[in-house]
Amino acid sequence: MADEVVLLSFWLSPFGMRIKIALAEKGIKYEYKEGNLQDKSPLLLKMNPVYKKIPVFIHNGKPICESLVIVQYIDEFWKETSPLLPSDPYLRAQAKFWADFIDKKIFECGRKTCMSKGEENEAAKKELIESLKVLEGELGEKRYFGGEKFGFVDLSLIPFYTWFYSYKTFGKFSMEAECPKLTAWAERCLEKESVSNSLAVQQKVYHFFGQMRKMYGIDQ
Ligand code: GS8
Repeated sequence: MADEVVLLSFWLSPFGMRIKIALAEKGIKYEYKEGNLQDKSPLLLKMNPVYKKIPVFIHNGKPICESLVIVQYIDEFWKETSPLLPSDPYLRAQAKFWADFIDKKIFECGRKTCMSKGEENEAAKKELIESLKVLEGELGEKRYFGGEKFGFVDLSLIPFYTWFYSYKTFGKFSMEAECPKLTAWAERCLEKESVSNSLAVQQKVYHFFGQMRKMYGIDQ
């Protein structure tokens, strides 16, 4: 019997984009269900009763939550095609460390940069740029974070590319000047169809943040 694979997500979620890329890398067909975060569906509440967040991955009726957990599950279940995590235990641990860094630093500082002004914005932007530079140091001269092949750390970070335009516009800095190697890496990742077909449009994300800023009284 064929696997029943469902992804519950929201179009601008970098976490959801990770799952789309992982499934595309593995060549897995799935049903996509777009969520409404203002009015959460009974399905989302049932499938993720703990955090009530997207993405949720439902495999043959069984839910799996938290994007990095989901990607690891996908990599283990469909292990024959395009492995995402390295097989060496030390390198696996390192890849998970950097994915965790991306969640703690890039997501948090990026969101604050997009949703603040004044001193708060300056502080968030400073920490965001510092964190991006740390990642740039880790990338070094490599093609991808894991070496020659696109893998877990690339997949964890590249969805945030769709937020880069919002970061640099609301943070008033040049991503290309601050992080030239990371910009080139992002362009390399985008050459892969599994990535380009899974990402949201930067301007659409920017427009969304613009509306949120008005809603929260950050801009007039
Ligand atoms: C984060 C999911 C998340 O923040 C993961 O899957 O990796 N650590 C989790 N999801 C957001 C949408 S993306 O910004 C979400 O569902 N928010 C709804 C809410 O907080 O109520």
